[in-house]
Amino acid sequence: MHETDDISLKLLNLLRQAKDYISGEELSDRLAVSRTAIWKRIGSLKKEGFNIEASTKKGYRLVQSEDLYGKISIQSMVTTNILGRNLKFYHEVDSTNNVLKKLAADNAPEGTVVISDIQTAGRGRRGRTWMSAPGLGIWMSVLLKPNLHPSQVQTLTLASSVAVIRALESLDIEIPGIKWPNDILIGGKKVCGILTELSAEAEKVEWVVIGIGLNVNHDHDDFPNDIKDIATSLRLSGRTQEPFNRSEIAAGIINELEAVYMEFLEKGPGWVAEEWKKRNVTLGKRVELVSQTGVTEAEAVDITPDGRLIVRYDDGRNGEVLSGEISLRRTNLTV
Ligand code: BT5
Repeated sequence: MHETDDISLKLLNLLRQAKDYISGEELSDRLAVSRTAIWKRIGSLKKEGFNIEASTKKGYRLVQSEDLYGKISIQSMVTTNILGRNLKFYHEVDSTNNVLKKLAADNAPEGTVVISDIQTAGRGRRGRTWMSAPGLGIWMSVLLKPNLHPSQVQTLTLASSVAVIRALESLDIEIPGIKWPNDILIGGKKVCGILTELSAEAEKVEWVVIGIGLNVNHDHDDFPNDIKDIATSLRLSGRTQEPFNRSEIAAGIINELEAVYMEFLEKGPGWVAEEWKKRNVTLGKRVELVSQTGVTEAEAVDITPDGRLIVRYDDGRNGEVLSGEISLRRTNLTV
């Protein structure tokens, strides 16, 4: 089978970069395989649904009109060493976090990624629901096995929001910002949420599943009424309102996540906090802290490297809040 071998992925990438016809001879030179090997893989890619035109004189050309969302497309743009090397793409699952947690329990390797076009029971934090409009967003989970103390996992969540925002920075959209701890907002509305789940012993993390939900090609009507006013999509924030290529963005997130993860392990949590602060829209603002005991107003002052929010209450006292205990409400967070 040729479908997803390395040469097919490289071939697809060359066709994508060429933007026009590229000869069979050039392809076979650049990939160091025979023209027959190229021709066979072109056939497999076509079977997978890629629209590739062939001309005896000019060679091959990829017609890049549609958002072909799938394993091959994504993996052909992933440039990592670990993340996404093992990638499972599903048409429909209940929750990509649920699927990956089962794989993690079965000893799946670090960097395993689960992506699904449809999520029937997407989950938010603390039992909340994540609305996953079919075919319109990126619903993805990534397995990490860091050598960290469980108390440092919150930094990984901060790191993930930094990675997502870096991946969005190259797109032609309004500037996104991070609301503490890790919601990504555009124009004050949520475009991405992150759900981190872990398995740990007392002193050591066994694995962490980072679930990323990103609204990509939604129109206003694709959001249910209860979140219409608080949610947005990349398309709604784009300067042209053209649909985005989900494979390209998913691959970009995987690439950035590996880069940020590696730099975190090398430089430590203080570095992550600084990167997070550069892109945050919470610090310096008045916030409402919602807990089980009620609502308190305060000013958001800083974050600690392990992801706690430092606030100043109106009586001048400072306090630290943990995302698991407190959520932020109505903070007028326009970017
Ligand atoms: C989150 O929770 O923001 C984490 C969402 C993580 C979703 C991903 S998708 C892939 C992976 N698999 C899963 O099952 N989950 C992860 P939280 O901070 O609790 O926010 C949830 C709240 O956001 C809801 O109560 C709604 O108010 C709002 N919300 C729900 N769906 C939304 C959407 N599509 N866009 C924007 N806001 C949404």
